[in-house]
Amino acid sequence: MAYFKQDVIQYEGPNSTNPYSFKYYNPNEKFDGKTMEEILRFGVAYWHTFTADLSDPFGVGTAVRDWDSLSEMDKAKARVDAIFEFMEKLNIPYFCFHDVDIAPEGKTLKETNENLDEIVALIKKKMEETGKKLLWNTSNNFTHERFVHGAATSSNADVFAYAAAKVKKNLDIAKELGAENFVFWGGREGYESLLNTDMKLELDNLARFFKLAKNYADEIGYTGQFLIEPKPKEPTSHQYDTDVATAHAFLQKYDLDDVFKFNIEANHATLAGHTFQHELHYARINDMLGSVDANQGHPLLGWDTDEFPTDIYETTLAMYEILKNGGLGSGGLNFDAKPRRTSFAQDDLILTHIAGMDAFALGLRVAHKMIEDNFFENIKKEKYESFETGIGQKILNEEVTLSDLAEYALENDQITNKSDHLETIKAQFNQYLLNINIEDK
Ligand code: XUL
Ligand code: CO
Repeated sequence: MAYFKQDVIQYEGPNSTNPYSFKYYNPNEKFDGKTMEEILRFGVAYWHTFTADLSDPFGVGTAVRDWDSLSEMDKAKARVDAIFEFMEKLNIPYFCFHDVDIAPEGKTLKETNENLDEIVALIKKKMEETGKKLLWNTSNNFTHERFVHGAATSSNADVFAYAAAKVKKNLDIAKELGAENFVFWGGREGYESLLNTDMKLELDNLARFFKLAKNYADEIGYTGQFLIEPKPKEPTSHQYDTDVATAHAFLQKYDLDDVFKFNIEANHATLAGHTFQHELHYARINDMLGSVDANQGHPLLGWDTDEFPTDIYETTLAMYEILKNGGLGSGGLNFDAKPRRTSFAQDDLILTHIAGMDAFALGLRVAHKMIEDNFFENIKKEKYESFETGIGQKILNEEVTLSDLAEYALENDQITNKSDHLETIKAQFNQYLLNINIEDK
């Protein structure tokens, strides 16, 4: 049975009026020898696309899906068929899931693991038939009430052990399905109040947990990249993996920075009071950019709305960072995004992904052109040129003492600064966005 009535979605170019077509995503078009598909490495998020019902904190689910009336295990099987058909129709090479997205939890951990085994076998067969790949999987250690105090940072040692058992099972699944990465998002690893929290113990335990996971991956020969996904708040009021800089310092302190890279989510960046580009940039300059959860927040809402990315200003700056990084390596652009509650039809799953894929494809086109022209590079070169010669060069070479600098300043105390002309830079960036030349079909 087919879950989506559309044929494979085709690239029709920017002037097409067909909603079921790509306007900017042309999977086989090449940029510096690599196809768009190879650069963008799109992924479908199992949870938002096939498991979620579009409920929000104020209302029940509105999603209308073909599998709604089935029993839990039959639903799980239908979703496997649906996601593989979906990836074929959209030309998306990757998918991502939490354990609980693909199979229902049983009454015991053993039963849960058996449910997972049954569905993982189906997924493996589909992957072999279609060539689709697992970008990453992860353990949901936050939804069930046992995780009320967190998982690796829970005050209850039994919960630490239970969470470890789940990660062990998910690493086995990662190995079985050849997951290219394994994600740890903090879930409930954070606190509500320091009046009753032993932050030192919790952070030490979090590091212990990561080390146990790494040791087990080594033991079974799982070589996928480990990723931490920072987020500053939600569900706890203070999440430990606040942002890239905070989580990087944590990894360095516990000697885990060689084990992990970051999975950076746009909406988490904005919740942290950063731009998406800031988080990508900070990770990139520290050689820690691993993968991306592609979505956007709403500027008028303070929470994690996980909207599909449609803001081309943001996707262009994101693609600029990704191209400057030399791509995402084993990472990809996973749509950790859900249709709005009012977009409840099954077809909206296709339409939302077309919108997100086109926004990133356009971003890639524009960012590629800016890099070709050295647009930002030239601006930066001029801005920092005082460090290329004279006293600036000596500072960079670490050839001067504080006294040398004081002596220099006494002779050169009439300072002249140059204007940044920032508004012109932004206007020129707009010109790149608006004048991008795309061959029509
Ligand atoms: C939560 C979030 C998660 C992670 C995976 O905000 O982004 O879906 O991506 O656990
Ligand atoms: Co995410």
